[in-house]
Amino acid sequence: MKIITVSYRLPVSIKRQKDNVKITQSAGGLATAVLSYSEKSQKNLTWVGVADFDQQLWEENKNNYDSNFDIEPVYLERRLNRNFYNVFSNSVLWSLFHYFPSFIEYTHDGFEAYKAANEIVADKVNSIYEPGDIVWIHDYHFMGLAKIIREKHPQAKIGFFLHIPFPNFEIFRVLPNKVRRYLMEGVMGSNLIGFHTWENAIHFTECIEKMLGFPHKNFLFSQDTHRTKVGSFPISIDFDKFHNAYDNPNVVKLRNEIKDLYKDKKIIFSVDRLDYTKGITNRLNAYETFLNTYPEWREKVVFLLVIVPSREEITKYGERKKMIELTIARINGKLGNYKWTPVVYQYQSVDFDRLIALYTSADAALISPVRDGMNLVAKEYVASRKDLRGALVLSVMAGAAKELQESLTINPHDFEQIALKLNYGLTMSEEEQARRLEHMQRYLKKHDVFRWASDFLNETEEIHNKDTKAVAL
Ligand code: ADQ
Repeated sequence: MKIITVSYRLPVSIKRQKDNVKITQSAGGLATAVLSYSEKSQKNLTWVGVADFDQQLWEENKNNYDSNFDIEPVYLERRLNRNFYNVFSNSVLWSLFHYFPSFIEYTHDGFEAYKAANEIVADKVNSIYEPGDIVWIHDYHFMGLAKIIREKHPQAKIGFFLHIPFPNFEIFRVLPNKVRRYLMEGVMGSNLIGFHTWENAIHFTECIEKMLGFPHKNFLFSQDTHRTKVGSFPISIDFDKFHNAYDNPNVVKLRNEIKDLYKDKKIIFSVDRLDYTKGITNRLNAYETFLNTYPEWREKVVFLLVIVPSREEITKYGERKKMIELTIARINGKLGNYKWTPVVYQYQSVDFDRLIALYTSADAALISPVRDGMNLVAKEYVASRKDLRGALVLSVMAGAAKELQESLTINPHDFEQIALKLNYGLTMSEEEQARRLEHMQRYLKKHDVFRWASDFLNETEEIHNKDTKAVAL
């Protein structure tokens, strides 16, 4: 018996270096958590995903891949992958599900490519599936998959987890009817469907009732072939990894460097992928309002803004990058001087040690998405503050705000409120910082990513097992 995890990206990268080929396994939270579950439950783990490397490179080197889980790469033809990933997944589903209907670029080819890619990936899963396996499908790229797998393997245990918000019916019905039906019927092939919050689960349930007319009892749908449960499973982080990194000698060295560089200033920090949902321009405008409302902070504060390059080939992302960079230039030009740069900007990825050094140097983390499924950065900032210092200023539009109740919550459009909360956070007493962080850390320690994965997989198993008994009766 094994766990088959399906996600668009494989948690493995393969790169040709000068005279050898390097295969690296990702240390991301999802991979670590599923692996830990597979070890504890003594089930093997196979990961299916779309290859971002050359097939020949993998075939020639796969014998050197020595790991605790198997990978099954799926190779998609370039044009198909572009239409599937950039066009339909990221320029239709991502935009709509984050409540940006005007950003949708729907095309017939995009939808056809989405269906074709789901068929190809389902073929791969079906070819390795054995009775007793659990299939765990991740995210909006694969909403058609569960139904295709169930048609071939009616007894399969299938879980689907959506990492982004699920919108209400008024937004969802912007999609053509055939598209909506495909997505909903597809996902309903699962035994368990998980969301970050109950709001998302309720939106989904309402869409199912309205579109497919299925009644449910306590979020449990009885279908002809199987039962489907809908629930809330807020994702989390590897708490200990972030918490204990505080004392790592390299982190200490990097933190000292940062603190030394800005020794006469308070530090505001943020890190995100480039994305219009993350509210980065709002954040910058709010910072400007803060500097205008509280001019005493000028030259006494610096905003370290890190953005990791993402989806740059999509027009809306390229436009957003320009908008962000113009805003930074405007603020620095207008308010800065030869001694002080108000926003220090980096458009590059940062490695783990530097990320922790930045988190643990920051007097405030300013996280302002206009819509976000969860937002792990907020949880990482809290977990990494072993010193119990710092303030978290967090948008109520992030799923994380529901759990991180001692954060200073903001509306991402209300710049005056953000300015006020920033000022409050930067002047908060050490006792209050510690009290708030302690409260949130206690919660995160208990609700970490390992618990999230095991809760989800155990429940998938349970719903399925109860169902089989019912069928046998
Ligand atoms: P994302 O939109 O990618 O994920 P988020 O959860 O905030 O958003 O962050 C993902 C990870 O990327 C974090 O672990 C963070 O440390 C890392 N990261 C961000 N910027 C980085 C940088 N410059 N350098 C290095 N690492 C960086 C989607 C949804 C979220 C949901 C997650 C998980 O949009 O709402 O929380 O999936 O379900």
